[in-house]
Amino acid sequence: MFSRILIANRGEIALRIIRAAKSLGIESVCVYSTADAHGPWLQQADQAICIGDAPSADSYLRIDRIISAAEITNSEAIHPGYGFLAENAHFAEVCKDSGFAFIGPSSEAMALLGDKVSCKNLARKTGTPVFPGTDDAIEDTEEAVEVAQSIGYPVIVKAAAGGGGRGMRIARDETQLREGIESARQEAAAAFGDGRVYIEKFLEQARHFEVQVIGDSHGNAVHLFERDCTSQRRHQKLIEEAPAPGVDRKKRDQVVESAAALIRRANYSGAATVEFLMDHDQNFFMLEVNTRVQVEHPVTEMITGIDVVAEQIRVASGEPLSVKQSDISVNGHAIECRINAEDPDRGFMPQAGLIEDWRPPGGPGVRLDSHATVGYRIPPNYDSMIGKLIVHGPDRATAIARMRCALDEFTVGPIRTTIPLHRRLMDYQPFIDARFDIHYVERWLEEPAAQA
Ligand code: MV4
Repeated sequence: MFSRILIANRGEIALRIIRAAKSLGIESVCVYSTADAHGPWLQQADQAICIGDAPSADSYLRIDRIISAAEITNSEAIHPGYGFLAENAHFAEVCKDSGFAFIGPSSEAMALLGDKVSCKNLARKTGTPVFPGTDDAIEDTEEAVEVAQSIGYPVIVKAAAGGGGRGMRIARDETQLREGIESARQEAAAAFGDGRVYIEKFLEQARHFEVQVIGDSHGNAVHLFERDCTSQRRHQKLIEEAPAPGVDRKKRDQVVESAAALIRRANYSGAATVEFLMDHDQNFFMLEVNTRVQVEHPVTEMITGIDVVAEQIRVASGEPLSVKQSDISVNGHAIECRINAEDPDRGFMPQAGLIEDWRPPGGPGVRLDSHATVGYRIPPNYDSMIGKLIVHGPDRATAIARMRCALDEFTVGPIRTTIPLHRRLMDYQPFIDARFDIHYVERWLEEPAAQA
């Protein structure tokens, strides 16, 4: 096992990684930008090194400085967290070539699953359900038009290098398809330096379902069941829960097992998430694989009792997974609300500034993953998420009741947060009944009842 790791991230995930390291008897080194010099998480680390100015391009994205910090501090491994360099295969390779273990997959496995075309082809081999569409990137527009005719409109054009909603075009007829292929190609070439696009059947109304998986370097791979991430706005998740409510057990078990088979086939070591859409009849279709730890991993930890971040560190050091599939089961229900410093009444405008009041909730089954404190000044340079409130209970109704109490207790000021919005959403019947689709929050926000 490592004795010291470097954390190439900030905020709540840096703190989460410090905690996991400490629990394994490992020292942690944080790198930080000048904007984060007073970041409360740095006090929990064993060492902290400033690597540059506030813009991420001058600090958290500077591979050279992160590697130098790892060298200076005699760190043995580097944890990228999420965002920044977490899904950058070049960074994973530089870490390895510089003699540091990357706490994540090999750059090869990352590239294989990060490319949506090669990932989909691998999924077809492992029985992971995918949308019908072109098997490979489109070379000939006429062939794509034929495929669209055979699967039927609407179809969606996606970038092989895309993700998170970038570089997509919906086409409802042949004219839109021809235009969509061209414009998606150009956007993808400009944004990712890779203009390859493919098409698949477009699903109008769906739930977002994702499977937590972890593999080790001994050929083992397990799933930690699923999460529902349907409550989102503009590709930003608001609420995540585990397990996914109302899903047929047999269908669920097939999908989660197919997700583990996919990463096993990729010789994948580390944590990953296999994302799916689920239609009205509970048919599943894979979207993409995220090759990192995700913001919403705590709901999985609450229902399985497994420390996902500690497991990431274990497998990166060469140890086998500490759990077998037959040891893993679902206990109760967990819900996470992302607490963002944003004003929902003003278009979710990010709120920077001093936190003068911070009274976190408590009680049975309540967990708060946050780096914020009274006196913490939120810098304007980074993501607006200042914490995650997670509740666990024996069933979904109890978890919702606990989340209502916790949100009522949770007082933050004077900066605006998404806490009151979450509280109202906990009383919204479609959420309570889990009769929702990926656009329901956006529709709800148009209603007067959603307003403060
Ligand atoms: C889709 C889709 C419908 N049909 N693919 C958006 C982000 C990227 N991960 C994939 N996305 C979608 N792919 C097919 N074939 C609808 C979306 C989508 C979406 C997916 C998950 C969560 C929120 C979403 C919001 C809009 C569109």
